[in-house]
Amino acid sequence: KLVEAKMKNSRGFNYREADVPQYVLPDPLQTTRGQALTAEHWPQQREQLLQTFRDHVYGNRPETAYRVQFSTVAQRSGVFDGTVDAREVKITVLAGEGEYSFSLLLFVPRRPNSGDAAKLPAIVHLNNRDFPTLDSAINESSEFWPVRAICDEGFVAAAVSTHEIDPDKAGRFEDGIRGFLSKASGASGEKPADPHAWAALSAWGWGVSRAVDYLLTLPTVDAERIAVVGHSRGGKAALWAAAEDTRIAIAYSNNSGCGGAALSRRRFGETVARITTAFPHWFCDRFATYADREQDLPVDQHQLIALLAPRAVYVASATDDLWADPRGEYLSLIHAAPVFQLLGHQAIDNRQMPAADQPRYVGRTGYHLRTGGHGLTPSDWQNFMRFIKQLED
Ligand code: GTR
Repeated sequence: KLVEAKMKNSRGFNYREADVPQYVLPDPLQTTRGQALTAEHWPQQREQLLQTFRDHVYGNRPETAYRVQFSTVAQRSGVFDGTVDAREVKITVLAGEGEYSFSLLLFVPRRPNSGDAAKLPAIVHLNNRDFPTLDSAINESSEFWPVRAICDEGFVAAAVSTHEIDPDKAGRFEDGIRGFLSKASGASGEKPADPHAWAALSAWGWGVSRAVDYLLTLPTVDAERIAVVGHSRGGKAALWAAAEDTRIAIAYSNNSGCGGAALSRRRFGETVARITTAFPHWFCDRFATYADREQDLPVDQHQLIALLAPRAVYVASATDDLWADPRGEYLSLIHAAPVFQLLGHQAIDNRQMPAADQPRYVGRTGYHLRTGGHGLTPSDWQNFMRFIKQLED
């Protein structure tokens, strides 16, 4: 019924599996020169694939030199009944004559039985929705970022907000990190005409990497277990953040859909034409030229998943979120599996989707289809944390 309602609401978009066009995906096991990929060749292949994604989908980051400074601007000790220390850190990017700042919220579980000097895994949430402050995160529990539950499971919980890094609005280039770095490089600070320049999703991912810079200064944090989580537009950016930054060990994309985990060639739910019209500031301008000709894209999103190999990646869908194409998100994982396997790791490769609310974890990849609609919920978080924990065995 929900499905029918949605079909009526978005005329012109396909929600029928039978109407998915025939498509051929780029073979993840073929090199750009048409040879069979080997494990030895993967690092070079990965670089080339990454560059293709930059040029056609997410854009190229600038080469402007910058430095980063961190300062703690607020601290709350012993929150959540004395179990956690919280702080707000100002991340300042210095370039040219100027500076640009955004904040990072950080919650570090205390370890009372510290025969336990073991380092803790950390999860950076790229928050695109509830934009918490330090005190709201402490005092108003949120289902979207259930910070206390994350700490209770033994994770360091960190968050940055999308719009503080780069505004989530077309036409506001000058107000974000992209405009700042452009000005610092001596350019006008206006949006460049270059169709391959980075856009907001990449800028948000860059912000996540600056949060990782900070986490790596903390002796409590296990540098080998830093994860990123994002929902929807945040999920697209989370995958891209981890593609660009191999210090991120695990990426979690929640209901990320078109331009995230979903295969573009399926044209199921949201399409390239629609997303680049509704959100022209998310992707490099060249991506919009693939509207209604997805088959000409030199890559598809299964290769974005493959870019994370042999690190770990988790994709989550929701039963009623057909706009994000759950099956297309799942198939990306399946079609990326050969790369994980080539590199000596297991990955989900069973084309049959798991039933709703039955998470599937195989080797370095995880998936679940949550009952319900578009959203990030405590159960999504729990599944993801369980996935990370079982990776350790
Ligand atoms: C939708 C958009 C999606 C998704 C989502 C969100 O309207 O069509 O691509 O990113 O917004 O971020 O919530």
